[in-house]
Amino acid sequence: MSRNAESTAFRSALEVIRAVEPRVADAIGAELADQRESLKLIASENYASPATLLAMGNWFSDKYAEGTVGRRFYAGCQNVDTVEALAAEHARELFGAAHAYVQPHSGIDANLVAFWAILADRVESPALKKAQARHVNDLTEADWFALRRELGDQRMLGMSLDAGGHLTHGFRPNISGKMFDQRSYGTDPATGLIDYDRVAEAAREFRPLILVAGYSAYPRKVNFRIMREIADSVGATFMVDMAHFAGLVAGKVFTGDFDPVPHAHIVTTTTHKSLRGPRGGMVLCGPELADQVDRGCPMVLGGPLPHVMAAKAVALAEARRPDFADYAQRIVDNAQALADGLLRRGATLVTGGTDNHLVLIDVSNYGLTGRQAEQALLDSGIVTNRNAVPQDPNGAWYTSGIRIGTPALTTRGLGATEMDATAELIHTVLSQTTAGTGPDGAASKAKYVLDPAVAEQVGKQAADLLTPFPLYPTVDLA
Ligand code: DSN
Repeated sequence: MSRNAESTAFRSALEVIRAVEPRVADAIGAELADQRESLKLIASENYASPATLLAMGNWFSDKYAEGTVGRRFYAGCQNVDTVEALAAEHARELFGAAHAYVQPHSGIDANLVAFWAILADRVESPALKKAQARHVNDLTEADWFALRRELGDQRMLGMSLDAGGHLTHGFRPNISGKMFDQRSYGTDPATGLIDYDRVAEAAREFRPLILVAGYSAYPRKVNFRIMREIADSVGATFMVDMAHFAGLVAGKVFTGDFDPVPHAHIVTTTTHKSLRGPRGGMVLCGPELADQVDRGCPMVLGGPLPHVMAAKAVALAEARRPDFADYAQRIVDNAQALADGLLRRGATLVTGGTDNHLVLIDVSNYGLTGRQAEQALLDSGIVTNRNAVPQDPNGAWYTSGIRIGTPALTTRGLGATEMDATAELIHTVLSQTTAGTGPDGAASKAKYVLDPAVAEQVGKQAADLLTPFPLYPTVDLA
């Protein structure tokens, strides 16, 4: 695509927006400038292509399209049908799935659609049938009580939060924790790895309706064949949330036992992380669950977002190209180069390394909390997020970990040499930062001391590292 076409498209869009609310146009321009300048290591973020971004800014945003392709509750959905069918077709082909539901607006929506589909498939309940005919927001307290009574305390077994699991896998602050009686499996304290024998033991004791695999902060592959065997041994439905690593599945880096699609009854994902699409969610399943999954609207969702489904179709088409497989492999190569660089400099990594797109640094050996490390790195132009480590003594707010990931920098084109330089910058900041004290002189989990000259020097080196790899090189807003 020519530099001209993409520059013209974005420049014209900003000109049109500026005529109405210039501050929004300025903020959009500033966001591109900020993203161009920051060394983005947030494992769940990426840079969608100009085509994907542009597919979202158009008239599809104006259309209601509740229902499914060819069966809508609104007239005039023929063009929405086209893009939804295309997105689903690309998803089926890309992942080798029998059925794809591309309406979820996010990962939590996708998980809720999956949970309700499994409940409807497995549990006899008149209250559930009633709930399925309505949007969850329209259910009264009495409806919820009836649902709880009839569904009983259905059980879900998922990965614990501090081992890298996700809030939507049955944890209290999320609605999934209110729907299910949840129990977690953790990781082996010595190795940080999933101990499948322990998972099997927990499943035998707990007898869950749903066994969930998937993570947002576990730096290793999961053997989905073994997990399916465990699910089968206790009659559980096996669900995989592949939001973080969908790009590695799409790019055929995770194959065989490590590809969730042939092993799980149902797979959910977001589309904007390693898959590099628009912000959104998706559900894949076999024919047995397809009808229930398609009831995601109205059970969980209101109107789908046709403009985002259009962008999903574009991004999934991109992911089917051969160069996406090369991109996916480079994500992992880069994560391993980053991990090796950190290990060589003395950092402690949860599980001792990585075989996916993310690395979890235990920063307690630098004498820091995750919160202190995150801020010190940010001061130095390195964007990461703090994350709990297994059995974290600092809890989920302050944490003892920093999670870093390579999908975004790999999209920019950085490679192993730059990952080693990045490891050096991270190590420099962490080793030169010390824990601070509060006003009363007591140790603080948030305050830290970092010489501003060090932060400035590292920030400059980080910017230099990015210079040869311009972000959106075909987009010139000037
Ligand atoms: N917020 C996402 C992440 O950062 O992993 C998951 O929901």
